[in-house]
Amino acid sequence: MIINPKRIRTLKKGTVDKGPVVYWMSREQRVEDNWALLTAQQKALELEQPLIVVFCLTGDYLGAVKRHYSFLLAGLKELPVELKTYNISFTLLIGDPPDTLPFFLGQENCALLVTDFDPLRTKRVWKKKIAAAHPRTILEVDAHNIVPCWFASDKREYAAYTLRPKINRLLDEFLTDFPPLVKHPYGTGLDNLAGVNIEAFLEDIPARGVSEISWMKPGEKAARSSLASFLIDGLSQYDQNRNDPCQDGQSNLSPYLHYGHLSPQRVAFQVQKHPILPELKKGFLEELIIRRELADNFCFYCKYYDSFEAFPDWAKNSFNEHRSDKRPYLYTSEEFEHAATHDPLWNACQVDLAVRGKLHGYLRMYWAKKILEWTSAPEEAQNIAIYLNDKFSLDGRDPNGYSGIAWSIGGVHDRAWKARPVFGKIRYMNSNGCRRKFDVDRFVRKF
Ligand code: FAD
Ligand code: FO1
Repeated sequence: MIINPKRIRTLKKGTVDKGPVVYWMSREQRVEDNWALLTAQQKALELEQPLIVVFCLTGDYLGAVKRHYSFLLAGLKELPVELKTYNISFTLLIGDPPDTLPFFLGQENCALLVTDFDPLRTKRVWKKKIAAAHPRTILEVDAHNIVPCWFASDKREYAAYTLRPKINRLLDEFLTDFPPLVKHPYGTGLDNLAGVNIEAFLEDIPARGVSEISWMKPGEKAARSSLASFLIDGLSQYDQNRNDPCQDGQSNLSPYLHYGHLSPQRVAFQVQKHPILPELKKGFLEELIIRRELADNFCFYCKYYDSFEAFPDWAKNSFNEHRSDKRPYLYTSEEFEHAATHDPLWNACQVDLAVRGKLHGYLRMYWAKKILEWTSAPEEAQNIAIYLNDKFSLDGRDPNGYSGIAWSIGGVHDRAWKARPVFGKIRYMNSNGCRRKFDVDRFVRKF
Protein backbone atom coordinates (compact mmCIF):
# COMPACT_ATOMS: atom_id res chain seq x y z
CA MET A 1 0.00 0.00 0.00
CA ILE A 2 1.47 3.38 -0.96
CA ILE A 3 0.45 6.45 1.04
CA ASN A 4 2.15 9.74 0.27
CA PRO A 5 4.01 10.60 3.53
CA LYS A 6 3.31 14.32 2.87
CA ARG A 7 -0.29 13.61 3.93
CA ILE A 8 0.84 12.65 7.40
CA ARG A 9 2.29 14.83 10.14
CA THR A 10 3.34 13.97 13.67
CA LEU A 11 1.23 15.80 16.27
CA LYS A 12 3.12 14.20 19.12
CA LYS A 13 6.33 12.22 19.19
CA GLY A 14 5.77 9.79 22.02
CA THR A 15 6.47 6.13 22.55
CA VAL A 16 5.15 3.37 20.27
CA ASP A 17 4.39 0.21 22.22
CA LYS A 18 2.81 -3.18 21.61
CA GLY A 19 -0.96 -2.96 21.39
CA PRO A 20 -3.67 -2.03 18.86
CA VAL A 21 -3.43 0.99 16.56
CA VAL A 22 -6.38 3.34 17.09
CA TYR A 23 -7.85 5.61 14.41
CA TRP A 24 -9.81 8.41 16.10
CA MET A 25 -12.25 9.24 13.32
CA SER A 26 -13.90 12.64 13.32
CA ARG A 27 -14.08 14.58 10.07
CA GLU A 28 -13.93 11.58 7.71
CA GLN A 29 -16.88 9.39 8.64
CA ARG A 30 -16.42 6.70 5.98
CA VAL A 31 -14.66 3.43 5.32
CA GLU A 32 -13.77 3.80 1.63
CA ASP A 33 -11.32 6.36 0.23
CA ASN A 34 -10.13 7.45 3.65
CA TRP A 35 -6.39 8.22 3.85
CA ALA A 36 -6.51 8.37 7.66
CA LEU A 37 -7.99 4.87 7.94
CA LEU A 38 -5.58 3.57 5.30
CA THR A 39 -2.63 5.08 7.20
CA ALA A 40 -3.83 3.53 10.47
CA GLN A 41 -4.12 0.16 8.75
CA GLN A 42 -0.66 0.46 7.23
CA LYS A 43 0.84 1.20 10.66
CA ALA A 44 -1.10 -1.67 12.27
CA LEU A 45 0.15 -4.06 9.59
CA GLU A 46 3.74 -2.92 10.14
CA LEU A 47 3.36 -3.42 13.90
CA GLU A 48 1.39 -6.70 13.39
CA GLN A 49 -1.37 -5.34 15.62
CA PRO A 50 -5.18 -5.05 15.55
CA LEU A 51 -6.89 -1.87 14.36
CA ILE A 52 -9.69 -0.05 16.22
CA VAL A 53 -11.72 2.86 14.85
CA VAL A 54 -13.14 5.17 17.54
CA PHE A 55 -15.69 7.96 17.10
CA CYS A 56 -16.30 10.34 20.02
CA LEU A 57 -19.86 11.58 20.01
CA THR A 58 -20.28 14.92 21.69
CA GLY A 59 -23.73 16.33 22.37
CA ASP A 60 -23.25 20.01 21.56
CA TYR A 61 -20.94 20.40 18.58
CA LEU A 62 -20.86 24.08 17.48
CA GLY A 63 -24.59 24.57 18.02
CA ALA A 64 -25.62 21.51 16.00
CA VAL A 65 -29.23 20.39 16.54
CA LYS A 66 -31.16 17.16 15.98
CA ARG A 67 -31.30 17.80 12.20
CA HIS A 68 -27.51 17.48 12.01
CA TYR A 69 -27.07 14.69 14.53
CA SER A 70 -29.66 12.50 12.91
CA PHE A 71 -27.86 12.87 9.54
CA LEU A 72 -24.48 12.19 11.14
CA LEU A 73 -25.70 9.22 13.20
CA ALA A 74 -27.45 7.54 10.29
CA GLY A 75 -24.11 7.56 8.50
CA LEU A 76 -22.27 6.41 11.60
CA LYS A 77 -24.56 3.38 11.99
CA GLU A 78 -23.21 1.93 8.73
CA LEU A 79 -19.61 1.98 9.94
CA PRO A 80 -19.44 -0.91 12.47
CA VAL A 81 -21.09 -3.30 10.02
CA GLU A 82 -18.84 -2.29 7.12
CA LEU A 83 -15.66 -2.27 9.25
CA LYS A 84 -16.44 -5.75 10.58
CA THR A 85 -16.14 -7.13 7.06
CA TYR A 86 -12.50 -5.92 7.17
CA ASN A 87 -11.95 -7.40 10.67
CA ILE A 88 -11.57 -3.85 12.03
CA SER A 89 -13.15 -2.96 15.38
CA PHE A 90 -15.36 0.07 15.92
CA THR A 91 -16.14 1.82 19.21
CA LEU A 92 -18.40 4.76 19.92
CA LEU A 93 -17.53 6.88 22.95
CA ILE A 94 -20.01 9.39 24.32
CA GLY A 95 -18.64 12.73 25.47
CA ASP A 96 -15.99 15.26 24.49
CA PRO A 97 -12.91 13.46 23.14
CA PRO A 98 -10.48 14.86 25.78
CA ASP A 99 -12.80 13.47 28.50
CA THR A 100 -13.26 10.01 26.98
CA LEU A 101 -10.50 9.11 24.53
CA PRO A 102 -7.35 9.09 26.77
CA PHE A 103 -9.01 6.66 29.19
CA PHE A 104 -10.05 4.36 26.34
CA LEU A 105 -6.55 4.50 24.80
CA GLY A 106 -4.99 3.56 28.14
CA GLN A 107 -7.50 0.77 28.74
CA GLU A 108 -6.87 -0.78 25.30
CA ASN A 109 -3.11 -0.21 25.57
CA CYS A 110 -3.13 1.69 22.29
CA ALA A 111 0.27 1.57 20.58
CA LEU A 112 -0.21 4.45 18.18
CA LEU A 113 -3.00 6.99 17.62
CA VAL A 114 -3.94 8.22 14.14
CA THR A 115 -6.51 10.95 13.53
CA ASP A 116 -7.89 13.00 10.63
CA PHE A 117 -7.05 16.63 9.94
CA ASP A 118 -9.52 19.45 10.56
CA PRO A 119 -8.54 23.14 10.72
CA LEU A 120 -11.38 24.19 13.05
CA ARG A 121 -10.48 25.47 16.54
CA THR A 122 -12.62 23.01 18.49
CA LYS A 123 -10.79 20.08 16.95
CA ARG A 124 -7.38 21.66 17.47
CA VAL A 125 -8.12 22.23 21.17
CA TRP A 126 -9.34 18.63 21.51
CA LYS A 127 -6.13 17.33 19.91
CA LYS A 128 -3.90 19.48 22.12
CA LYS A 129 -5.59 18.17 25.26
CA ILE A 130 -5.39 14.56 24.09
CA ALA A 131 -1.70 14.95 23.22
CA ALA A 132 -1.08 16.22 26.75
CA ALA A 133 -2.90 13.28 28.33
CA HIS A 134 -1.74 10.40 26.10
CA PRO A 135 1.92 9.24 26.15
CA ARG A 136 2.04 7.58 22.72
CA THR A 137 2.82 8.96 19.25
CA ILE A 138 -0.07 10.76 17.53
CA LEU A 139 -0.24 11.13 13.73
CA GLU A 140 -2.59 13.42 11.83
CA VAL A 141 -3.58 12.65 8.24
CA ASP A 142 -5.15 15.15 5.85
CA ALA A 143 -7.84 12.98 4.29
CA HIS A 144 -10.01 15.92 3.22
CA ASN A 145 -7.85 18.07 1.01
CA ILE A 146 -6.56 16.64 -2.22
CA VAL A 147 -3.27 18.46 -1.68
CA PRO A 148 -2.59 18.32 2.08
CA CYS A 149 -3.39 21.72 3.57
CA TRP A 150 0.05 22.28 5.16
CA PHE A 151 1.84 21.13 2.01
CA ALA A 152 -0.17 23.18 -0.50
CA SER A 153 0.89 26.38 1.22
CA ASP A 154 2.73 27.37 4.38
CA LYS A 155 0.78 30.60 4.85
CA ARG A 156 -2.65 32.18 4.68
CA GLU A 157 -3.38 32.72 1.00
CA TYR A 158 -4.59 36.08 -0.21
CA ALA A 159 -7.18 34.75 -2.66
CA ALA A 160 -8.00 31.92 -5.07
CA TYR A 161 -5.55 33.27 -7.63
CA THR A 162 -2.61 32.84 -5.24
CA LEU A 163 -3.56 29.30 -4.11
CA ARG A 164 -4.63 28.00 -7.56
CA PRO A 165 -1.13 27.67 -9.11
CA LYS A 166 0.24 26.07 -5.93
CA ILE A 167 -2.48 23.40 -6.00
CA ASN A 168 -2.49 22.89 -9.75
CA ARG A 169 1.20 22.08 -9.90
CA LEU A 170 0.75 19.37 -7.25
CA LEU A 171 -2.37 17.70 -8.63
CA ASP A 172 -0.50 15.06 -10.65
CA GLU A 173 1.14 13.92 -7.43
CA PHE A 174 -1.96 13.94 -5.22
CA LEU A 175 -5.04 13.49 -7.38
CA THR A 176 -4.71 9.71 -7.64
CA ASP A 177 -7.00 6.74 -7.12
CA PHE A 178 -7.09 5.14 -3.63
CA PRO A 179 -5.60 1.79 -2.66
CA PRO A 180 -8.16 -0.61 -1.19
CA LEU A 181 -8.51 -1.28 2.52
CA VAL A 182 -7.57 -4.94 3.13
CA LYS A 183 -9.07 -7.55 5.44
CA HIS A 184 -7.10 -6.97 8.61
CA PRO A 185 -5.20 -10.08 9.77
CA TYR A 186 -5.22 -9.18 13.48
CA GLY A 187 -8.54 -8.86 15.33
CA THR A 188 -9.38 -7.49 18.78
CA GLY A 189 -12.36 -9.57 19.81
CA LEU A 190 -14.23 -6.31 20.59
CA ASP A 191 -17.91 -6.36 19.57
CA ASN A 192 -18.49 -3.61 16.99
CA LEU A 193 -22.13 -3.22 17.89
CA ALA A 194 -21.83 -3.37 21.68
CA GLY A 195 -22.44 -0.55 24.08
CA VAL A 196 -24.02 2.63 22.94
CA ASN A 197 -27.67 3.11 22.13
CA ILE A 198 -27.66 5.64 19.29
CA GLU A 199 -31.44 6.13 19.41
CA ALA A 200 -31.31 7.06 23.11
CA PHE A 201 -28.47 9.53 22.46
CA LEU A 202 -30.46 11.15 19.66
CA GLU A 203 -33.55 11.43 21.88
CA ASP A 204 -31.59 13.79 24.15
CA ILE A 205 -30.41 16.13 21.37
CA PRO A 206 -32.63 19.22 21.19
CA ALA A 207 -34.38 20.02 17.89
CA ARG A 208 -34.61 23.75 18.78
CA GLY A 209 -37.51 24.15 16.39
CA VAL A 210 -35.55 22.80 13.40
CA SER A 211 -37.15 19.95 11.47
CA GLU A 212 -35.22 16.90 10.31
CA ILE A 213 -34.36 16.42 6.63
CA SER A 214 -35.94 13.77 4.44
CA TRP A 215 -35.01 14.93 0.91
CA MET A 216 -31.42 13.71 1.26
CA LYS A 217 -30.36 10.24 2.34
CA PRO A 218 -27.39 10.19 4.74
CA GLY A 219 -24.40 7.86 4.75
CA GLU A 220 -21.50 6.61 2.68
CA LYS A 221 -23.60 4.46 0.34
CA ALA A 222 -26.10 7.25 -0.37
CA ALA A 223 -23.22 9.66 -0.95
CA ARG A 224 -21.68 7.41 -3.56
CA SER A 225 -24.96 6.95 -5.37
CA SER A 226 -25.57 10.70 -5.27
CA LEU A 227 -22.15 11.24 -6.87
CA ALA A 228 -22.96 8.63 -9.52
CA SER A 229 -26.24 10.43 -10.39
CA PHE A 230 -24.48 13.79 -10.56
CA LEU A 231 -21.88 12.36 -12.96
CA ILE A 232 -24.64 11.04 -15.21
CA ASP A 233 -27.21 13.86 -15.01
CA GLY A 234 -25.63 16.96 -13.49
CA LEU A 235 -22.00 17.50 -14.43
CA SER A 236 -22.44 18.37 -18.10
CA GLN A 237 -25.11 21.00 -17.22
CA TYR A 238 -23.33 22.34 -14.13
CA ASP A 239 -21.75 25.43 -15.68
CA GLN A 240 -24.96 26.41 -17.40
CA ASN A 241 -27.28 25.94 -14.42
CA ARG A 242 -25.28 26.37 -11.25
CA ASN A 243 -26.05 30.06 -10.73
CA ASP A 244 -29.81 29.67 -11.17
CA PRO A 245 -31.51 28.82 -7.86
CA CYS A 246 -34.68 27.84 -9.75
CA GLN A 247 -32.78 24.92 -11.34
CA ASP A 248 -31.38 21.97 -9.46
CA GLY A 249 -27.99 22.75 -11.03
CA GLN A 250 -25.58 22.16 -8.16
CA SER A 251 -24.28 18.75 -7.09
CA ASN A 252 -25.79 18.85 -3.56
CA LEU A 253 -22.71 16.97 -2.37
CA SER A 254 -21.72 19.46 0.36
CA PRO A 255 -23.46 17.66 3.28
CA TYR A 256 -21.74 14.40 2.30
CA LEU A 257 -18.38 16.17 2.08
CA HIS A 258 -18.98 17.95 5.38
CA TYR A 259 -19.75 14.80 7.37
CA GLY A 260 -17.02 12.90 5.52
CA HIS A 261 -19.46 10.44 3.95
CA LEU A 262 -17.67 11.14 0.67
CA SER A 263 -14.06 11.97 -0.13
CA PRO A 264 -13.46 15.17 -2.16
CA GLN A 265 -10.61 13.34 -3.86
CA ARG A 266 -12.97 10.57 -4.99
CA VAL A 267 -15.31 13.21 -6.47
CA ALA A 268 -12.45 15.02 -8.26
CA PHE A 269 -10.96 11.75 -9.51
CA GLN A 270 -14.28 10.57 -10.99
CA VAL A 271 -14.94 13.98 -12.55
CA GLN A 272 -11.47 14.09 -14.06
CA LYS A 273 -11.97 10.63 -15.59
CA HIS A 274 -15.41 11.56 -16.96
CA PRO A 275 -15.46 11.54 -20.79
CA ILE A 276 -17.20 14.93 -21.29
CA LEU A 277 -15.26 17.92 -22.63
CA PRO A 278 -12.73 19.35 -20.15
CA GLU A 279 -14.35 22.85 -20.48
CA LEU A 280 -17.56 21.42 -18.98
CA LYS A 281 -15.72 20.19 -15.88
CA LYS A 282 -13.60 23.26 -15.23
CA GLY A 283 -16.13 25.29 -13.23
CA PHE A 284 -17.06 22.38 -10.98
CA LEU A 285 -13.41 21.45 -10.30
CA GLU A 286 -12.61 25.09 -9.48
CA GLU A 287 -15.28 25.04 -6.72
CA LEU A 288 -14.56 21.52 -5.49
CA ILE A 289 -10.79 21.82 -5.39
CA ILE A 290 -9.61 25.44 -5.31
CA ARG A 291 -12.44 27.20 -3.42
CA ARG A 292 -12.87 24.36 -0.95
CA GLU A 293 -9.16 23.99 -0.23
CA LEU A 294 -8.86 27.79 0.03
CA ALA A 295 -11.44 27.63 2.85
CA ASP A 296 -9.33 25.06 4.73
CA ASN A 297 -6.24 27.21 4.15
CA PHE A 298 -8.10 30.19 5.62
CA CYS A 299 -9.25 28.38 8.76
CA PHE A 300 -5.89 26.64 9.24
CA TYR A 301 -3.75 29.77 9.03
CA CYS A 302 -6.19 32.33 10.45
CA LYS A 303 -6.98 31.37 14.04
CA TYR A 304 -9.84 33.89 14.23
CA TYR A 305 -11.63 32.77 11.06
CA ASP A 306 -15.03 33.52 12.61
CA SER A 307 -14.36 37.06 13.83
CA PHE A 308 -13.80 40.62 12.54
CA GLU A 309 -10.06 40.03 13.13
CA ALA A 310 -10.03 37.72 10.10
CA PHE A 311 -10.99 40.47 7.64
CA PRO A 312 -8.23 42.06 5.52
CA ASP A 313 -6.92 45.45 6.70
CA TRP A 314 -8.53 47.34 3.79
CA ALA A 315 -11.92 45.95 4.82
CA LYS A 316 -11.47 46.63 8.54
CA ASN A 317 -10.31 50.21 7.87
CA SER A 318 -13.15 50.80 5.48
CA PHE A 319 -15.74 49.40 7.91
CA ASN A 320 -14.34 51.66 10.64
CA GLU A 321 -14.90 54.69 8.41
CA HIS A 322 -18.52 53.66 7.77
CA ARG A 323 -19.57 52.66 11.29
CA SER A 324 -21.93 55.59 11.73
CA ASP A 325 -23.58 55.34 8.27
CA LYS A 326 -27.35 55.20 8.47
CA ARG A 327 -28.62 51.67 7.72
CA PRO A 328 -31.72 51.46 5.46
CA TYR A 329 -33.25 48.82 7.78
CA LEU A 330 -32.22 47.31 11.11
CA TYR A 331 -33.24 43.81 12.17
CA THR A 332 -32.53 41.69 15.21
CA SER A 333 -31.19 38.15 15.06
CA GLU A 334 -34.74 36.87 15.87
CA GLU A 335 -36.28 38.85 13.02
CA PHE A 336 -33.74 37.40 10.60
CA GLU A 337 -34.29 33.92 11.99
CA HIS A 338 -38.07 34.22 11.50
CA ALA A 339 -37.66 35.55 7.94
CA ALA A 340 -39.38 38.77 8.99
CA THR A 341 -37.57 41.35 6.84
CA HIS A 342 -39.20 43.68 4.26
CA ASP A 343 -37.50 41.76 1.39
CA PRO A 344 -39.39 38.78 -0.08
CA LEU A 345 -36.21 37.40 -1.70
CA TRP A 346 -34.23 37.47 1.55
CA ASN A 347 -37.16 35.92 3.44
CA ALA A 348 -37.44 33.17 0.82
CA CYS A 349 -33.71 32.41 1.25
CA GLN A 350 -34.13 32.14 5.02
CA VAL A 351 -37.20 29.89 4.68
CA ASP A 352 -35.29 27.68 2.24
CA LEU A 353 -32.39 27.43 4.68
CA ALA A 354 -34.70 26.72 7.62
CA VAL A 355 -36.95 24.19 5.87
CA ARG A 356 -34.66 22.40 3.42
CA GLY A 357 -31.40 22.88 5.35
CA LYS A 358 -29.49 23.96 2.25
CA LEU A 359 -29.52 27.33 0.56
CA HIS A 360 -28.44 27.61 -3.07
CA GLY A 361 -24.79 28.69 -3.42
CA TYR A 362 -25.49 31.88 -5.38
CA LEU A 363 -28.07 33.03 -2.86
CA ARG A 364 -25.84 32.38 0.14
CA MET A 365 -23.84 35.44 -0.88
CA TYR A 366 -26.97 37.61 -1.21
CA TRP A 367 -28.32 36.30 2.11
CA ALA A 368 -25.08 37.16 3.95
CA LYS A 369 -24.55 40.57 2.32
CA LYS A 370 -28.04 41.74 3.27
CA ILE A 371 -27.41 40.78 6.90
CA LEU A 372 -24.40 43.11 6.70
CA GLU A 373 -26.54 45.91 5.26
CA TRP A 374 -29.36 45.56 7.82
CA THR A 375 -27.43 45.31 11.10
CA SER A 376 -25.64 48.04 13.02
CA ALA A 377 -22.09 46.62 12.77
CA PRO A 378 -20.13 44.09 10.69
CA GLU A 379 -19.26 42.09 13.84
CA GLU A 380 -22.97 41.68 14.57
CA ALA A 381 -23.68 40.71 10.95
CA GLN A 382 -20.93 38.06 10.99
CA ASN A 383 -22.19 36.60 14.29
CA ILE A 384 -25.79 36.42 13.07
CA ALA A 385 -24.80 34.84 9.75
CA ILE A 386 -22.67 32.20 11.51
CA TYR A 387 -25.41 31.53 14.06
CA LEU A 388 -28.09 31.01 11.39
CA ASN A 389 -25.85 29.06 9.02
CA ASP A 390 -24.65 26.72 11.76
CA LYS A 391 -28.12 26.27 13.23
CA PHE A 392 -29.97 25.50 9.99
CA SER A 393 -27.58 24.43 7.26
CA LEU A 394 -26.97 20.71 6.97
CA ASP A 395 -23.44 21.50 5.76
CA GLY A 396 -22.83 24.28 8.36
CA ARG A 397 -20.08 24.26 11.03
CA ASP A 398 -17.59 23.82 8.21
CA PRO A 399 -14.51 25.76 7.02
CA ASN A 400 -16.47 26.51 3.81
CA GLY A 401 -19.15 28.25 5.91
CA TYR A 402 -16.74 30.41 7.96
CA SER A 403 -14.85 31.29 4.82
CA GLY A 404 -17.99 31.96 2.72
CA ILE A 405 -19.36 34.29 5.42
CA ALA A 406 -15.99 36.08 5.82
CA TRP A 407 -15.86 36.45 2.02
CA SER A 408 -19.38 37.88 1.64
CA ILE A 409 -19.37 40.08 4.73
CA GLY A 410 -15.68 40.85 5.31
CA GLY A 411 -13.99 40.86 1.89
CA VAL A 412 -11.80 37.83 2.67
CA HIS A 413 -10.34 36.40 -0.59
CA ASP A 414 -11.85 39.37 -2.45
CA ARG A 415 -10.53 42.83 -3.40
CA ALA A 416 -11.56 46.35 -2.46
CA TRP A 417 -14.38 47.85 -4.54
CA LYS A 418 -15.59 51.45 -4.89
CA ALA A 419 -16.69 52.63 -1.42
CA ARG A 420 -20.40 53.01 -0.72
CA PRO A 421 -22.49 53.58 2.43
CA VAL A 422 -22.55 50.82 5.06
CA PHE A 423 -20.58 48.34 2.90
CA GLY A 424 -17.50 50.54 2.63
CA LYS A 425 -15.24 48.85 0.08
CA ILE A 426 -16.92 45.44 0.37
CA ARG A 427 -18.40 44.12 -2.89
CA TYR A 428 -22.06 45.16 -3.06
CA MET A 429 -24.96 43.02 -4.19
CA ASN A 430 -28.65 43.74 -4.59
CA SER A 431 -31.77 41.99 -5.81
CA ASN A 432 -31.47 43.64 -9.26
CA GLY A 433 -28.24 41.69 -9.72
CA CYS A 434 -30.20 38.54 -8.86
CA ARG A 435 -32.95 39.47 -11.32
CA ARG A 436 -30.37 39.59 -14.09
CA LYS A 437 -29.28 36.04 -13.23
CA PHE A 438 -32.56 34.20 -12.56
CA ASP A 439 -36.33 34.44 -12.17
CA VAL A 440 -36.48 35.95 -8.65
CA ASP A 441 -40.30 35.93 -8.50
CA ARG A 442 -40.41 32.23 -9.33
CA PHE A 443 -37.93 31.49 -6.53
CA VAL A 444 -39.91 33.62 -4.05
CA ARG A 445 -43.19 31.93 -5.04
CA LYS A 446 -41.66 28.54 -4.22
CA PHE A 447 -41.34 29.64 -0.58
P1 FAD B 1 -21.54 22.62 -5.85
O1 FAD B 1 -21.73 23.91 -6.56
O2 FAD B 1 -22.06 21.40 -6.51
O3 FAD B 1 -19.97 22.49 -5.57
C1 FAD B 1 -19.33 21.26 -5.27
C2 FAD B 1 -18.48 21.42 -4.04
O4 FAD B 1 -17.51 22.45 -4.23
C3 FAD B 1 -19.26 21.84 -2.80
O5 FAD B 1 -19.89 20.74 -2.18
C4 FAD B 1 -18.17 22.45 -1.94
O6 FAD B 1 -17.41 21.47 -1.29
C5 FAD B 1 -17.29 23.11 -2.99
N1 FAD B 1 -17.68 24.53 -3.11
C6 FAD B 1 -18.60 25.07 -3.94
N2 FAD B 1 -18.65 26.41 -3.77
C7 FAD B 1 -17.75 26.71 -2.80
C8 FAD B 1 -17.34 27.92 -2.18
N3 FAD B 1 -17.84 29.11 -2.53
N4 FAD B 1 -16.41 27.84 -1.20
C9 FAD B 1 -15.87 26.67 -0.83
N5 FAD B 1 -16.21 25.49 -1.40
C10 FAD B 1 -17.14 25.51 -2.37
N6 FAD B 1 -20.29 25.50 1.98
C11 FAD B 1 -20.37 24.49 2.86
O7 FAD B 1 -19.98 23.37 2.55
N7 FAD B 1 -20.87 24.73 4.12
C12 FAD B 1 -21.34 25.94 4.51
O8 FAD B 1 -21.79 26.11 5.65
C13 FAD B 1 -21.27 27.01 3.58
N8 FAD B 1 -21.73 28.25 3.91
C14 FAD B 1 -21.61 29.28 3.02
C15 FAD B 1 -22.04 30.54 3.41
C16 FAD B 1 -21.92 31.62 2.55
C17 FAD B 1 -22.38 32.98 2.98
C18 FAD B 1 -21.36 31.41 1.26
C19 FAD B 1 -21.23 32.56 0.31
C20 FAD B 1 -20.94 30.15 0.86
C21 FAD B 1 -21.05 29.06 1.74
N9 FAD B 1 -20.63 27.76 1.37
C22 FAD B 1 -20.72 26.75 2.28
C23 FAD B 1 -19.98 27.52 0.07
C24 FAD B 1 -20.93 27.06 -1.07
O9 FAD B 1 -21.99 27.94 -1.19
C25 FAD B 1 -21.42 25.64 -0.84
O10 FAD B 1 -20.32 24.77 -0.65
C26 FAD B 1 -22.24 25.07 -1.99
O11 FAD B 1 -23.31 25.90 -2.30
C27 FAD B 1 -22.70 23.68 -1.59
O12 FAD B 1 -23.60 23.12 -2.49
P2 FAD B 1 -23.18 21.98 -3.52
O13 FAD B 1 -22.44 20.89 -2.87
O14 FAD B 1 -24.41 21.63 -4.26
O15 FAD B 1 -22.14 22.81 -4.40
N1 FO1 C 1 -17.22 15.46 15.13
C1 FO1 C 1 -16.90 14.62 16.14
O1 FO1 C 1 -15.77 14.16 16.21
N2 FO1 C 1 -17.84 14.28 17.07
C2 FO1 C 1 -19.10 14.74 17.03
O2 FO1 C 1 -19.90 14.41 17.90
C3 FO1 C 1 -19.47 15.63 15.97
C4 FO1 C 1 -20.75 16.17 15.86
C5 FO1 C 1 -21.08 17.01 14.78
C6 FO1 C 1 -22.38 17.52 14.63
C7 FO1 C 1 -22.69 18.31 13.56
C8 FO1 C 1 -21.71 18.60 12.61
O3 FO1 C 1 -22.01 19.37 11.58
C9 FO1 C 1 -20.42 18.13 12.75
C10 FO1 C 1 -20.08 17.31 13.82
N3 FO1 C 1 -18.79 16.81 13.98
C11 FO1 C 1 -18.47 15.97 15.01
C12 FO1 C 1 -17.66 17.30 13.18
C13 FO1 C 1 -17.67 17.11 11.75
O4 FO1 C 1 -17.55 15.79 11.54
C14 FO1 C 1 -16.66 17.95 10.93
O5 FO1 C 1 -15.43 17.38 11.14
C15 FO1 C 1 -16.46 19.44 11.08
O6 FO1 C 1 -17.55 20.16 11.50
C16 FO1 C 1 -16.01 20.03 9.74
O7 FO1 C 1 -14.74 20.45 9.73
